[in-house]
Amino acid sequence: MTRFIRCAAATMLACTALGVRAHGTQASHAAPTDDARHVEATAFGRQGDPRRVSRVIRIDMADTMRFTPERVTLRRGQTVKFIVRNRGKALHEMVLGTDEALREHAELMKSFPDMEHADPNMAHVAPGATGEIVWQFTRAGRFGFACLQPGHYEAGMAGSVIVR
Ligand SMILES: [Cu+2]
Repeated sequence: MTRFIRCAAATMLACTALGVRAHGTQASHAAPTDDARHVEATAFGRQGDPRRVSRVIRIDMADTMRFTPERVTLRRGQTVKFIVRNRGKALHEMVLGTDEALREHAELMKSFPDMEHADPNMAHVAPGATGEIVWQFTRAGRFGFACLQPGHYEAGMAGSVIVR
């Protein structure tokens, strides 16, 4: 059975853990929204308005468990569209977050390998396909992105976002 867990990015680990423990296999903590006025803020920014994209960054994912490029540098306040291509034969995903949340979530995936995610800060991309994330980085700092498919983060499938 597939678990479908929807969580707010800022509390990714907390609500996922809560969802799994408190609600069994079905949980919904963040109402899906396309309405920019109701976008939830996180420690690393918020869902971007597609009409306000000021920068496009293409990122490739491969079965070598690498993102290319592995590091991107942005200006604070920029709305970025990540165009994420899966060049491999396995499912990969790009999840934006703080390094800590990504690390904790990757750990959780070991216990719940079938867990699926669907939030504005992530894109699951089938082999040969392309996904998109539109995100506005509202704070300066060092953040990350990772593939949280089981074992991929541990194999090094992660990168960093530097926001100046
Ligand atoms: Cu992957």
